[in-house]
Amino acid sequence: MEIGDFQAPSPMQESENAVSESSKNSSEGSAEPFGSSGRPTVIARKKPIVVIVIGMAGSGKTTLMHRLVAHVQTARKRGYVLNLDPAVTSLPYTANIDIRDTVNYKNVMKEYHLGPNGGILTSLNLFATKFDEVVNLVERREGELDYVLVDTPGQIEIFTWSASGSIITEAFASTFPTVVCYVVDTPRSLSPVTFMSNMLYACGILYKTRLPLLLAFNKVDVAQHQFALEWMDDFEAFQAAVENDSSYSSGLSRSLCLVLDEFYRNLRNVGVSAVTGVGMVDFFAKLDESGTEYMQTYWVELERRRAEKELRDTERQQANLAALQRDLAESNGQKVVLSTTRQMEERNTEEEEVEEEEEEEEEYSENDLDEEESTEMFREMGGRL
Ligand SMILES: Nc1nc2c(ncn2[C@@H]2O[C@H](COP(=O)(O)OP(=O)(O)OP(=O)(O)O)[C@@H](O)[C@H]2O)c(=O)[nH]1
Ligand SMILES: [Mg+2]
Repeated sequence: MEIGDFQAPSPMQESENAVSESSKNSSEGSAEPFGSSGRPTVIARKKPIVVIVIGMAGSGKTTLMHRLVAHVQTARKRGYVLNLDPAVTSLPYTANIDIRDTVNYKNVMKEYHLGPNGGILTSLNLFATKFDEVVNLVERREGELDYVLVDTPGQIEIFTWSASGSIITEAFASTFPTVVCYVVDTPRSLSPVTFMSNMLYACGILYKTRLPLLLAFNKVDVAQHQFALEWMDDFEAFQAAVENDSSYSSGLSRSLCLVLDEFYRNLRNVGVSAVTGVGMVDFFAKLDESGTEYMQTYWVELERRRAEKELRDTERQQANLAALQRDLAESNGQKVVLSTTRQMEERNTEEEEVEEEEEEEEEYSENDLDEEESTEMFREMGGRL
């Protein structure tokens, strides 16, 4: 098992697997589409949009990933594909980076005496410790890429509520425009209560990650998602549907409807079929819009925080420099203090030295006494000096 040693795929493997069809526009390094809104745009050169595909078990994430990879290829765009599901047995697409090449989930289960979920979680945690290497790999190729597609484990909470999920999401979101694609199993959401709980989960992800969220109503070949659009659009239609369901408390449902109504205003949605390929053009159009939204909100906020940190660092450096100049002036160049920390260290060392000297003096005087006493005793015993 190689859980400790992260093995990045060899450049050969990467280039063979990369979804790489040259796209003239994207290779020109233009700031479009991020720079076209007139709002502050910080990134001068083009960066790929990272799409983290999340959803309930069996909602069709992996099949959708396959479809997205195929669409990227036919649209002559360039993609990079990551699989973060350590437990998947076979993938319909070729991943540039596959967690299974680094962590053997079954060995993790055996070694740490874990069940399947604990094994997946621990595998993801182990992988997350080396995730900066993954980001570096993608960063090195960013000029050549349009999209980075990320598949996540089937058990949604393993990714959304674990430390490793946050580490991975934040590592991407602090480097690239990042969008969460929440896959909804449309036929399974026909019941308003199931639909509501699915939406509440998506709502939690939105507020946890604070990243643009794209709702992908998958499997529209089985059930159209019109009902969902209507419920999202018309608060009363949804409420009526929920109240018809006798298993649900209407008081609670009313409050939840209001919460969700607010939530729907903050997200884009699209109906897709991972199997037939319906809705792909719309999906990528919404994805690009979400990338723009990221640049206008999340990235600007991130830059503001970075600028604040730089300012704080500069102020601290200036204060240290001023302290140094003051010390130099006071000591006529005899004493050089490099920084406040150094100054404190020196002060502590000086204090310690003084304490040591005092202790030594005490010991010395104690030893003196001992010597006098012992001389006296020696005399009493008739000894000669
Ligand atoms: N009809 C139909 N079936 C789909 C579609 N997308 C996925 N499926 C089926 O749904 C099942 C689950 O698909 P996966 O892609 O494995 O779903 P997943 O979310 O990756 O599953 P886990 O990773 O195990 O959570 C498979 O049988 C797919 O064939 C779709 O658009 N239409
Ligand atoms: Mg899957």
